[in-house]
Amino acid sequence: MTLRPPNFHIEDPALMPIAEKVAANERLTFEDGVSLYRSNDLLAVGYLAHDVREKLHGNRTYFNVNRHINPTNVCVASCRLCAFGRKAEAEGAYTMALEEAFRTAGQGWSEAVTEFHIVGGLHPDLPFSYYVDLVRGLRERFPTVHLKAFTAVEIAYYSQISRLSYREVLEALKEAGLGSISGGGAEIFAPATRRRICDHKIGAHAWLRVHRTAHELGLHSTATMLYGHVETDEDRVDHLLQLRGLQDQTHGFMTFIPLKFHPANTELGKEIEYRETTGFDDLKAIAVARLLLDNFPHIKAYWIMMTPRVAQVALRFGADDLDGTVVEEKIYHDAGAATPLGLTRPQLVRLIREAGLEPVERDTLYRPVQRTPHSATVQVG
Ligand code: V47
Repeated sequence: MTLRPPNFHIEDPALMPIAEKVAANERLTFEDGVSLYRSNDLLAVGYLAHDVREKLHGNRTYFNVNRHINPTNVCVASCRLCAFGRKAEAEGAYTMALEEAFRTAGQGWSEAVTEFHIVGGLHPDLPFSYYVDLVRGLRERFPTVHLKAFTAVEIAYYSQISRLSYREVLEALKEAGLGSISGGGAEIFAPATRRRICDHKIGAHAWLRVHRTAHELGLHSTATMLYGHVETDEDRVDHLLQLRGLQDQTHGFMTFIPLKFHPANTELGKEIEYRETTGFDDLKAIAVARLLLDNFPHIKAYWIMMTPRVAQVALRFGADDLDGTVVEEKIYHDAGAATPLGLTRPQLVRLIREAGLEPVERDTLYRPVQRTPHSATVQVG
């Protein structure tokens, strides 16, 4: 077999066998993943990831016009990684009445959003019917907007409070208008690290089971990994390979999003003395994900966490997707993110074009969106 020789300089000898596997479209192993994270030859890791991204998508770089909605920050869990959740009586706690949530949703309407992305706390008193009514009400008022809602952690909590199975919860939400589920709450699967950062959350097994069930019902989803706290390189690789394993079976994940940990105002932040990841680590997180997750169609650079500047560079380190207009972000801004609350469509287009890439507006399911000055039409098929 003739392998395409890498036409760039690899400084780190540990990357040579990996480069050969990538050129031959061979699956990378656990040990390859650890070597990639350990390598300081970031340009070589990035080049390999960009090569894979180009084979999949050429220059096409996706973005979407979405609005985040966080209906409540009241949460029964007290995760050490989180600055967003509050106890019901705490200062700053809020819960939107349904009409308020519908009004908030409408405030992003001027940009013709194609997606509402809805995640929130695990509220001690709201019944499951609140979430079903929220989805149904949004569907009725905004029938063209895709509803990407709730993390696996929320779905598991609704199952607990309603005494319905994961499947029954997802079926009820799907019937009300749910389009897909969000990738949050995955954090880090490795049990010892997971206990240190979010011991109130469901474990990896339950997280993966919720997504498996969603995929079986024809609902797509995304997957995340929270990095840059107390996890090891081995924890990161283990996490990615567990996602890759489920994807082999269901093919229901559309996108992987590495989420950079923001330490301010969190208990976990105190433990790591508010140390934040650097741009080097953020670009490596994108590139290694692109290389290990060979069965994930898309890798997303979430500019809210990485900053627009680093997210733009990430588009040449393996990412093919830049999320999104967002409009009003709370989870990372409560944890000290200094990025804007939202970007406009022209700002996203400029970031992509100035990286020498071709912007493609997509809906949640990655179908191209055609725009005229007053409408957005999804191209089906
Ligand atoms: O699960 C919480 C993370 C997630 C902090 O699916 C924190 O396309 C950093 O899931 N520092 C919720 N991260 C948001 C989320 C998401 C975001 C963007 C796109 C998608 C997608 C999903 O936010 C939580 C947790 O992993 N998070 N606190 C923090 N202090």
